[in-house]
Amino acid sequence: MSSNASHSAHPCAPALSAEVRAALAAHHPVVALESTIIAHGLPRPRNLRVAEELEGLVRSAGAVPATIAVLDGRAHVGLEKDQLERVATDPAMRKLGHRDLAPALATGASGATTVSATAFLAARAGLRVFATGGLGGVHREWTRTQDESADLRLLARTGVTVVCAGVKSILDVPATLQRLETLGVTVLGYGTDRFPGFYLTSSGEPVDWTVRTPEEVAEVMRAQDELGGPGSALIVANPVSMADQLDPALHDRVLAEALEECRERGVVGQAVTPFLLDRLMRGTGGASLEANLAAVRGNVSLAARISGAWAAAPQDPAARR
Ligand code: PSU
Ligand code: MN
Repeated sequence: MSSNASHSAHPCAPALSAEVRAALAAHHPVVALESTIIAHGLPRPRNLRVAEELEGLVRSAGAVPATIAVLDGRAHVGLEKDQLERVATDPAMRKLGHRDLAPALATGASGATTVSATAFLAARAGLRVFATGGLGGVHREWTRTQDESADLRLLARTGVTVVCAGVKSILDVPATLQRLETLGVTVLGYGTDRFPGFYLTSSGEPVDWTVRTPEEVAEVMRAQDELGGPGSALIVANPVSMADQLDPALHDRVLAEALEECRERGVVGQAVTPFLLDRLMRGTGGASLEANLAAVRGNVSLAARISGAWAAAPQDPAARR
């Protein structure tokens, strides 16, 4: 007990909100949510409303939301209302991948966490289920830029279940799927045998495994644990509905223009993904934003149901209530 207390007092350990702490202690379902989509992936002021809406969706599905971010050099798992507001509105919020966490904590910086940083902190805090929009991956210009999101390698060594609408369609989707295979990351299609296309219901690429219920996902999680071996993520690829997807022809046309502009302007590094998402939004008259939000909402709700199924049947028999 005392070692536990001194451990959680260490400034580098994530600070759990009271609600998340209580939920974990009671084996109540908890869903981790990333904050880069809020701070850098969505336009203001709508981003704050979305952040609140996503937390509400988790709650209405019977789980506790744990939005993750770094504030003044402290990693937080579960944010109070004013902290969530700060993530959405403070222009000084950086974008933090996993590799940025140590310098951010050491220098007292504040930032939103990407999938890689969020998955890392979620796992550190004992959370197993995480929802986002679309994962980062291999960029289309990879042979020239070597731009591959740190999301992939971090997920290859972190035992967390990530519910997403596939990977962002601004990426090279077949190359990203190939990399996931190389890295040994399991991918499940949720109700589909096609890998989703983020703004689009299908990327056209196949997935090897299809599941249809949250309970089936929890069974796969249990099997992962019983197999043992190095921890790695389980990707649950949940497509946006046909009714909510972006018009594929519009998507392809606007994306081609956005990629061209990105190259012309020499946008590189962490700025690439927010730049392309913003250009897509403008070029589609906001339609890509609606599709993005529909995808995220679906993922958050599904993640809450998966965390419920997981909490109802913990893999460790000793942990059963
Ligand atoms: N999903 C969205 N919008 C986003 C992201 C995911 O719907 O903005 C963020 C995630 O935080 C993801 C990041 O980790 O984009 C990828 O950025 P990069 O390509 O620079 O690794
Ligand atoms: Mn990148």
